[in-house]
Amino acid sequence: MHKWIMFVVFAAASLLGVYLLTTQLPGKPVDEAASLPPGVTLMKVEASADFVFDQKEYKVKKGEKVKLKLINKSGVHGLAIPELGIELKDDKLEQEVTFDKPGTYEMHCAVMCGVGHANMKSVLIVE
Ligand SMILES: [Cu+2]
Repeated sequence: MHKWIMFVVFAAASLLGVYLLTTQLPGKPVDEAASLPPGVTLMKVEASADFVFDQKEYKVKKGEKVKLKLINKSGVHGLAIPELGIELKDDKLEQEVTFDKPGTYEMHCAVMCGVGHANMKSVLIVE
């Protein structure tokens, strides 16, 4: 007799289910580079427990605005580029920098992280 009511209730429940499924799904991972202000490039430096940065050389272009970011994949490290007065460590692991002088700059770990600390070096090349 009240079949149509059952149908309406069922349809409403289904719609609600679909609605919840589509809205409650976890969001996509945020693309960090996309959240940067225009004109700023992201330069990620990853430090790991083997006392190395993920690259031997990092390259940036002269005049480029760069968000320098240190990621400690394991261990606690820092990043220093003494000639440019840059030091990232502790709570401060990122900084926006504009490199105006071409050259090759030594970068090294800024936190005494263990036996390999002294060899934890890479270079930054400003082209
Ligand atoms: Cu270190």
